[in-house]
Amino acid sequence: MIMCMRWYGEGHDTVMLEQIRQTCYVKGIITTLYDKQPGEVWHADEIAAMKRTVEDAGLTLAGIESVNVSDAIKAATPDRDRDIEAYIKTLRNLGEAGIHMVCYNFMPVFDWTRTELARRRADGSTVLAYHQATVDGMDPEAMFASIDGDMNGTVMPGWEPERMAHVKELFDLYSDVDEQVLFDNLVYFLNAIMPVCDEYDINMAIHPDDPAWPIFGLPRIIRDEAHVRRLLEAVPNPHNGLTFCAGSYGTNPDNDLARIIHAAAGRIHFAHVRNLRFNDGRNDFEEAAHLSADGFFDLHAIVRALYETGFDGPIRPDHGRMIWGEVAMPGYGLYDRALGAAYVCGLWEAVEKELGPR
Ligand SMILES: [Mn+2]
Repeated sequence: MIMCMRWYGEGHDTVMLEQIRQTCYVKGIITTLYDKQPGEVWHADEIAAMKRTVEDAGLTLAGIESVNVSDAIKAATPDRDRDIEAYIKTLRNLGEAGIHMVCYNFMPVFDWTRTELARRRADGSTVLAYHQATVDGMDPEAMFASIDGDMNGTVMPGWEPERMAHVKELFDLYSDVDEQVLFDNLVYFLNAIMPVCDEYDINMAIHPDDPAWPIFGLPRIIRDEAHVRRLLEAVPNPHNGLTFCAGSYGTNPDNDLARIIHAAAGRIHFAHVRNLRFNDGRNDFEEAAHLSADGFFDLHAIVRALYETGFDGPIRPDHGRMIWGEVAMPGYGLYDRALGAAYVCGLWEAVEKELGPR
């Protein structure tokens, strides 16, 4: 595995690559071209500049999170094939640059959703949190307005103001898209891009839905072990794989995380590791320190399952708490994610030495 940290790019991230390098635990960077819209081609010179920035800081560009999939592709509008052509060009340019892992999601309208971005814990740290009754009682615009002031001047991916301005049109696009149609659209997309993935050995890693159930009446298709098995079987090419995100699958306490890892053995191309604590089952949960004892998940069991199934891709700590007075994008400060990276590296070393070479 290569321990990584997500970085949003110069001008977008409060954290500097030099700081990430000094953690010592983190060797890889996961980033994106933040200003690209879904459906736009990423050009070779832009990719080369991104890669150079990371490598000049002494780090490795270990993958892209994300190359976003357009709503036209997800909802199969008449522009779908044009956008898929653009996506294929982007993958070709990434492949030419030696980039072999691309994370994406197939969630309609929104990426991950939280109702609070700075819930205060007893020790004064703040965390992202989710309260189901808030989602049930609000439309997305009202929810955007309620969290807008918590973003520390940054933007939660998928909740950009320009998207929120068109949110009603976006919902209209999906009015006839149920879970089966959305799944069929995902399979269509994957079948179209698999040849370029084969040519350049690019591992596609779908991020699960977060939270792991439908919200705002929108369909959600990557939520549990059955969904994972269905997707991997529908497009059996090994380049069709997963981002195993503990904090997303884990929003549903019925999901057995180690079991999902084993169900997807050999097809997990990227891992997000973090912890959650539940206050009222899945009706109210908040993010926790990575430490097993601080939340609901057994991080040792997760790391062990990844090791046992031969996982060797990029892995990263996920959303962290905001601690030590840091001001950063919610979930993406340096300090707590560095603690998470150190902890997961420690677990990995222990498992590796205990179980021996794979
Ligand atoms: Mn994740």
